[in-house]
Amino acid sequence: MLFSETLVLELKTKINKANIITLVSHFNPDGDTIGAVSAMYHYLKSKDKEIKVVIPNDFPSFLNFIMEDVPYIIASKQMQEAKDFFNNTDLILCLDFNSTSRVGDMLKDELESTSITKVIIDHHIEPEKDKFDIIFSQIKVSSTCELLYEVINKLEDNKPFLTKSIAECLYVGICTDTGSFSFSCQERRTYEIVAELVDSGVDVEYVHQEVYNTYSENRLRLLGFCLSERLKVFDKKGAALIYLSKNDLRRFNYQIGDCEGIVNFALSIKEIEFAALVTERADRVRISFRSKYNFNVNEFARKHWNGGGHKKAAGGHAFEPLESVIEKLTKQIDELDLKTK
Ligand SMILES: [Mn+2]
Repeated sequence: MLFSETLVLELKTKINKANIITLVSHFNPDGDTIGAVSAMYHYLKSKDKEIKVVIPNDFPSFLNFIMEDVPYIIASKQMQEAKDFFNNTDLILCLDFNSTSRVGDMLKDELESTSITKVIIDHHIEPEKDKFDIIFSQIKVSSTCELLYEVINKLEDNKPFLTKSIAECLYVGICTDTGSFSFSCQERRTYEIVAELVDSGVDVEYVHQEVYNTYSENRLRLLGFCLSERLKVFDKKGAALIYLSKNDLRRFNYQIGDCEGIVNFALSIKEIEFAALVTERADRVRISFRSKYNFNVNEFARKHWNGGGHKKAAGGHAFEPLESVIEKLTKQIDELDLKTK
C-alpha cells in the first residue's frame, strides 16, 4: 500500500468541497513538478473546479508543450498574485516537494502562514509533517507523476480517468525523473503505469523530441565547453566536477534549462561514481550532485551544502565565491572514500 484509504477519502472530500484549488510546483521547476502540476490541472478542470497555478520561477522551455493549455503565473514576476493564490483559494496542492522552503525564499513564509489546507503529493524523503495537512509521501516510486497517477486512480476508484493530456503530462514527469528510464525505475509498477499512459495516447517519440531535441545551438556549445574546458576529474577518487562561472553562462547566452543533464556526462566516465556541477548564479552558487553505484549524494548535499534530494540525485547551494566552493568541494572529494562499487 502506497497510502491509506483514509488519506484518499480525506483528499476526495477536500477536493469535492473546494471551488477554487491552487496548484504549486517547486522552485527551479523540472519535468516532474511541471508534469504533475499540468496533469493535475487537466484532471481537476474536468471536475469543473477553478484552478490557479503558481510556478515559483521560470521553467525550462522544453516543458512549454505541456503547459500550453495551462494558465499559470510565475511568482518571481507576479509575487502579489502568487500570494493571493495562497490565500484566496479552498485548497493548496504542493506537487513534487515536501518542504515549504522549496517554493523559494519569496513565497515560503506565505505558504507557511496561510490558513488554507495544504496537501503534499511527493516522493522525496523526510516531509515536513508539521507544515502540511494531508501528506502523500512515498519514496519507492519513480517520480511524483507516478505517485500522482496512483492517487488519482484511487480518487476515481480505479475507474479510467486518463485523457491524452493527463497521460502526456504524467509521462513527461516519469520519463525525465528517471533519466529516460535509466534510474529509480526498477519496479514493475512504473512500466504498468507507463503502458496505461501509452494506451491513452502518449506519442513517445514526439515527447522525446520535445524534451530532448529542442535545445539551442548555444546550449550544445555550452555542453562542449563544459566537457573540454571545465571538467576536473579526480580519477583516483572516482569523482569528477564541472564548474561554470557567470561569465561562462553569459558567453553562451545561458537560458533556463541549459545546464540540465550536463552533470550526467561526468558520470559517464568509467570508474567515476560521484559527479558535481557547480554553477555561479546571480545570488548564490548552485551545485547538482549525481552518483552511480552506492554513493549517497542526498547525505552529502545535506551534510556539506545546505541541500538534499535523492540518493543518486541531489542539489545544494552556497553563498560564497565560486572559487571557494570549488576549493572546498575538491577538499571534500579528497577526503571521501569512494569506490563503493
Ligand atoms: Mn520528482
